[in-house]
Amino acid sequence: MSEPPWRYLVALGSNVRHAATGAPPRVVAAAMARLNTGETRVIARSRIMPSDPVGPSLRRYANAAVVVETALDPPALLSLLHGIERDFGRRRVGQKWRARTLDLDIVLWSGGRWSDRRLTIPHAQFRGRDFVLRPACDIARDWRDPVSGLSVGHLCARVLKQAS
Ligand code: PH2
Ligand code: MG
Ligand code: MG
Repeated sequence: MSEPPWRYLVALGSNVRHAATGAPPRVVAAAMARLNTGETRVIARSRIMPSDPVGPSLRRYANAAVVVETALDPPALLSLLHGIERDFGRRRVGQKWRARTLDLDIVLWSGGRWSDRRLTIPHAQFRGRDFVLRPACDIARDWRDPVSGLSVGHLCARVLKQAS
């Protein structure tokens, strides 16, 4: 059975410039650095990749993924991530999937599954999202999704095949 310190696969996305930090790739890089402070350690980081927007926003995104090690449980990590999003200018108002300076999503957890009112792990939509899977494949190819039983590498190959 797995136990703390936990590992989490966290997806990062940005498609709005942050006044103090700069364009989306810089926001993502700064957020990765921030995740390597305090109660969380970044033990693997992907490349920062441009991606076409999925959903209503027309701006292109910068996306990336990190593996974070921490003693925090999923609700505590979620609160920490929301705090970092706020620090980078994110406002949770109005339309779902609107343009954002920073989005930090928990995708996978070494503890397996988690579900409560605020949070579901594995992330409910990650298996179909190339903007999550391509960066994830850089750093967590062999990590197995506990729901489908498929590895990140397998899920990534499947989604890239569908797109071609
Ligand atoms: N995030 C969304 C919606 N659409 N598209 C791309 N390319 N990258 C994202 O991070 C993204 C998106 C909602 O979180
Ligand atoms: Mg998201
Ligand atoms: Mg989010």
